[in-house]
This record gives sequence, structure tokens and C-alpha cells, in this order.
Amino acid sequence: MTEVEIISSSTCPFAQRTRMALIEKGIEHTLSAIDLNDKPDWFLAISPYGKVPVLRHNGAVIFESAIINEYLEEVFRDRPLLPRDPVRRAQARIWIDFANARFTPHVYKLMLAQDADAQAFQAERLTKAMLMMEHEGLGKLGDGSYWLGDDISLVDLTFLPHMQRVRVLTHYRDFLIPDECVLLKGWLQLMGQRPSVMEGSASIDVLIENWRKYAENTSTGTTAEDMRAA
Ligand SMILES: N[C@@H](CCC(=O)N[C@@H](CS)C(=O)NCC(=O)O)C(=O)O
Repeated sequence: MTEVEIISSSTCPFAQRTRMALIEKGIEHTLSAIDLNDKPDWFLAISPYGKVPVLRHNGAVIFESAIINEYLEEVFRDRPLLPRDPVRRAQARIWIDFANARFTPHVYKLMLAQDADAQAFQAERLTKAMLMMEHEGLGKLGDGSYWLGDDISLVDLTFLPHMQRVRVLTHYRDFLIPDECVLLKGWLQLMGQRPSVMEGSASIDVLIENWRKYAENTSTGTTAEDMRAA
């Protein structure tokens, strides 16, 4: 067994972030998939939130995708995914935080919203988040094609899985990336060509089926519970 193990489920977008980081950094790893509808006791014993991804490395257990990715960045220094300059690093962390606190929850909340008014409200909030990403993020930070310029970074990896799931929102909620988000659309296309993205992505049909539990608000999992409360 290799010394890095990532515990995941088949289509988890948060685990996808970690998977992409491992691939981009060329870190050999083992992938162990669990069934989130029937979480094994050994998994619950090491995952206090009952969520994937979880990383096991040299006896240490680390969870939360953004923390796992920073850990990988600190431990495996080849092919860096954060800039060296402290200001640029801080900017990267601002956008990683934005992805976690101000973007991703809106994706789930729009999916979970059941009546038309609630859906319109959540669609508006998600639209605002995307406009911010377009104008304050991609529009100001880099002069290249990725979030921070010419090189892919942890910021790109943090946004990508839930940006891919906008197509699932289109299916269930008629939601589209706003027309004026041309940089965001270009970035999404570019990301789609990276081997790390291709390898870690499920087909749109699988994603649609997998997120039915959110679209119909029938999920009893901890992610839905947390997002309803967010
Ligand atoms: N904030 C966590 C979120 C992880 C998360 O929500 N994972 C989902 C799968 S995509 C999960 O394990 N959910 C457990 C459940 O729904 O019971 C992270 O970034 O790692």
C-alpha cells in the first residue's frame, strides 16, 4: 500500500478537489471508496463529521478538503499549487475561503430549495456570487487563464467541482452561469481539458442522478443537514 490514502465516495465534489490536487502534484496514492448511505464503523471512527474526503498519511488522519489540500501542499513541495509570494498566497486563501463560505453553500441551497420563491431567492444569491468571482476574482487577480494567472492553483481546484455541477442546477432549476461571466465560462472550459479534471469527473447523467436527493430534498446525509442550516 502507498503511504497516502484518500477515503472518498464515488462522486463527492469535495473529494474531487483532493483527488485533483494529488494528480496535479503527481503524488502516488490509494483511493478507498465508501458508501455514504452505509458508512462503515471504521470510517465513522476516524471521520468526526462523518464526511469524505479523509486523508491518511503516515498514521495521521486529516479531513476537510481545503485543509487536506493545504497539508498536501506543505508536505509534498514538488509542483507547487500555491504561489510563493505571501500576498499572492493570501489572495489564494481569500478565494479558497470564498469558494467554501460564499459559493458552494449557494449551490446546495438552490438545489435544496423546493418552492418557486425560495428557488428564485437562492438563484439570485448564486448569481451574485458568480458575478463577484467574475469581476473581483478572475477579472482582477490574474492576467492568465487560471484564477491566479498562468499556473493552476488550489483556488482552481477548490472551485471546479461545484462549478461543474452548475449543469445539474440547469437540469433541475434552469439555472445558468450569467451571460456576463465570460471569464468564468472560459476558465471552466480550460479546466475541463486538464487530465486531473477529466480523471476525477463523473458524467453529467451520473451527477444528475446523484444529486436527485438534493433536488427533491430527500437526503438524510450530513451534507444536506449542514447546508439546510447554512
Ligand atoms: N466541508 C467538507 C465537506 C465534505 C462533504 O460534505 N462530503 C460529503 C460527500 S460530497 C459527505 O461526506 N457527506 C456525508 C453525508 O452526506 O452524510 C469538505 O470540504 O471536505
